[in-house]
Amino acid sequence: MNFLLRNTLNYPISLKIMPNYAVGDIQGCFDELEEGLELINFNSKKDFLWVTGDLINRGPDSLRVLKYIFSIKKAVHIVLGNHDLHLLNCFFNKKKLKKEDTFKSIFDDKNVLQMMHFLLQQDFVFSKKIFSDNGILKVGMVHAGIPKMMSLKQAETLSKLNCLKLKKNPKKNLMSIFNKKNANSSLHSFNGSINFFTRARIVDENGFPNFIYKGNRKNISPNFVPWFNKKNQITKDLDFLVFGHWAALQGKTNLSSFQALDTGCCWGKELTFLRLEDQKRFIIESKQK
Ligand SMILES: [Mn+2]
Repeated sequence: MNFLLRNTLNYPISLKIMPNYAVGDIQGCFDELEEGLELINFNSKKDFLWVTGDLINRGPDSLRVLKYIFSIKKAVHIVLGNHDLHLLNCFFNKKKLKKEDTFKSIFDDKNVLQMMHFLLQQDFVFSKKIFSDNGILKVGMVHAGIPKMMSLKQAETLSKLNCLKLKKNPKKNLMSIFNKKNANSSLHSFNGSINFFTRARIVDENGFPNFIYKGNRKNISPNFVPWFNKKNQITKDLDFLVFGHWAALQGKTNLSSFQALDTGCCWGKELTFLRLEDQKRFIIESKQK
């Protein structure tokens, strides 16, 4: 892809566009990640990989995924997902893993502390301007969703404040996120915003999330809608937003401004990559049963 710019002297300058690829929830599926990176010919020296969160858990190779992403950290943008927070909570608060958790090997690795602090550096909401053949595009990323009343600036500010708070005292603040008493906190609070950014799927008429429902769009009860179907502030500030978390959507929102990328790789479906410059999708079939 070539992008033509004219400088002040009016000489055409041809810039090679650095592709940005977003990948949906990897969840420890290293083989599929590797196959996808080969398919898109990913070059960590010049391309960017946007990771929609839930890097680990449920799939077989959480340690390999985390190590690989860490090894190319200068070329990745990450937002944290609920599984990433669960991993951090298990580590910092010495919680027992659930029987379906598959990330014990991370805790047995000699570089575990370095990897935990790497995850603690990551955002909940991220955005960047990219160059495409159609001009500059502003693209955002979140793991699950963004409350309807939040502008990009508000969401990114809250994300930054949340990250600072988490880094300052991971033990106490992770405990607070996972405390069920805080489940219904205001969407502008630390707990309420993190819950929405990392776990939202459907919302009621006021835009308040129900965290229990994980199914497809057909079976949503009448008083609820997918969070992205509410009139959102965020669409005014972005060309489009990429997100993961909701595998039952099978990658579809029917809205070009919201690109769903979790296609259930760890559940035997697919791992989806999206080239942000032209919204072309690259699909890898899951090797999981
Ligand atoms: Mn998730």
